[in-house]
Amino acid sequence: SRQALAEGAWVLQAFAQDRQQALLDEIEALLAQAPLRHLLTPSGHTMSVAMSNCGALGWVSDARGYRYDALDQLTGKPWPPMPALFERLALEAATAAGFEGFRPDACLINHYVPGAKLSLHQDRDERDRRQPIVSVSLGLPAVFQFGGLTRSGPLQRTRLESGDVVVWGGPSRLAYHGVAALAEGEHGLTGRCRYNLTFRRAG
Ligand code: MD5
Ligand code: FE
Repeated sequence: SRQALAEGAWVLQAFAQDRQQALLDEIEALLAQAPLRHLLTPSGHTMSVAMSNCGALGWVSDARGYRYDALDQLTGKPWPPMPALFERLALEAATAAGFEGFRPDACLINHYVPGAKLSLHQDRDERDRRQPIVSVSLGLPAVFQFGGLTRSGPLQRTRLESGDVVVWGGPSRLAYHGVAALAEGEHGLTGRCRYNLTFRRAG
């Protein structure tokens, strides 16, 4: 079932439920090649969410700014290729939300431990904003904060559980959003953490 969070934003509850263990296995194999790391924001703060990427392009942040890069600075190598399972899930979810032919070239892997959060921001480093963003939650639940097109608007809060997929497109593509500090907990799949896979057409 798809549930509209806002115009163009669709929650596909439990869409990835049957694939959670396979997704986690792929994540662990990817992280052995491109380890999680805490990036620096352009203003010099260390992000509490640890990140890595797979696919042709990876999202990175440092003193020079935010951007997509074909190389992992940590290893000096290209990011690991996007697993077929990931591509398929992203395409299926986008299709279910009414976005045809989604071919992501970037997958950001976000890793949250209790206390980690993502402050309110917009995703605007991608070239074609008509392409949606597909996000997959695994492990501990998170409180997702969804705002409007201005930073100061009211926030809508949604709990995202393991196996939930959200597709952000149309007018929601540029909405302000964030993730509240992860609550303490233990999850059968991941232990004391949450992963979020974020699929994008970046280049
Ligand atoms: C997360 N990650 O749960 C979220 C899921 C990020 C990020 O926000 O930038 O890595 S993606 C949520 C998202 C993407 C694009 C638009 C909107 C939300 N939105 O309009 O709310 O780790
Ligand atoms: Fe974001």
